[in-house]
Amino acid sequence: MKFAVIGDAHLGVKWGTPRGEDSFDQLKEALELAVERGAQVILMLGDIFDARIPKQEIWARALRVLTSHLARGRGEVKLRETLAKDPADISPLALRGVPMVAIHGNHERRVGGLTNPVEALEAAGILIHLHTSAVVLETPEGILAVHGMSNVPERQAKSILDTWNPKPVEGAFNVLMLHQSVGQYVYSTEERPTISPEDLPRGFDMYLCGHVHYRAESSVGGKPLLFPGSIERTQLLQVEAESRKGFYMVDVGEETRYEFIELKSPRDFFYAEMNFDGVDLPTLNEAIRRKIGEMLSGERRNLQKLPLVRLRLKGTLSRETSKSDFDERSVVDELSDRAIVSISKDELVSPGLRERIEMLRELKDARSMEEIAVSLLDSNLRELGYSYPLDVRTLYGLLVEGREDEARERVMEVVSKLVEIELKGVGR
Ligand SMILES: [Mn+2]
Repeated sequence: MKFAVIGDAHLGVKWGTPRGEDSFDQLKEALELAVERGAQVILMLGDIFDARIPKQEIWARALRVLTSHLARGRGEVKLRETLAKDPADISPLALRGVPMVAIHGNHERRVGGLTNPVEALEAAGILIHLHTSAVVLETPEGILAVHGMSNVPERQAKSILDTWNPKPVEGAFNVLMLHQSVGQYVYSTEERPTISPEDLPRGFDMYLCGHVHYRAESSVGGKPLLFPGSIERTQLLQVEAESRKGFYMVDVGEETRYEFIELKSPRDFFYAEMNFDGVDLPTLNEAIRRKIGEMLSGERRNLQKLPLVRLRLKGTLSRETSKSDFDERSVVDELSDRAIVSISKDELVSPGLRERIEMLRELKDARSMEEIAVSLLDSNLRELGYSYPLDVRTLYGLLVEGREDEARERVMEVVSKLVEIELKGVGR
């Protein structure tokens, strides 16, 4: 018995950009390869779509891809029973060809019983949707019980899983599908998973999890826990540059074997971080262009599509440079016929700016307009490198009080002192 396991497809992501077709190309390739390699069932781990309510254009595009499996298989899989699911929800159409069983992901999840796009696909007879439920399928080579919990808010995940408390079906190969962060396997470091691998109920033959966008393999009670990763690059993190995109083919026989099948359609992806220390604008511009040039001469796998390049800039700019002086748009445009470049400068700071922010924070506590004005004057003079022996604060105070004559006197005092010094210098 063979089945395919496909992770986050994110259909429709980057729609309307040069990458708009990528998610469709990749799912199409994955489904074709799965059927070619003899998959009898296709398991989808959620985030099939990138949006809860996809645009009509995305629906039409998605339906072309998501119906191919129905026409290609041998139609040999039968529905034996459902657990915690009304069998009437399953259209007989969903058992044509190579049946697809899916959970929905966080990108598709909607509140208050509103219909999500995976449920809409089930309504059309394109797949079988699971949420804290299971379906038992009969193939000519054995029985496959698929248990699925669609995505729930992370903090509720453990208690919902515990309440569901799925039990393996006797005499079947049992798989458990999730779309959550699990222990150290997280989508983003900001997530606090409540499920760890040890919490997963025992007795299943295989555990499959979507949501995590890079491929990873672990185990639960000696059984495989597989994260196929997304088939579309959505995060552009370093880990995505280091791992290939693909899906799993599982072959259940005397022993269970699984193989990761790499896709050819994903764009090449190059990622780099650059650290700067007081860099000025010309140096920054040159370093970035040189770095991208180096990256683009790296190993290429997909020459059909422009590669993705992501640069993360870190560190500090020189004092006289502000972040807005650096125009990343011009680099992106300049290289647009060689790569799809994205440059993030969130982690790049200009020291001058840091001081200014600090000062504004202090000003918030200042009592009067006058104090604010003097502080601003002080800081501007400091920035200009002002070092004349004139007490600016006193001068300002005199002007504010309308004592211009006294102010002029003070200025003249300083000026004549300076002239005196200058003259002495000349005479020597
Ligand atoms: Mn996802």
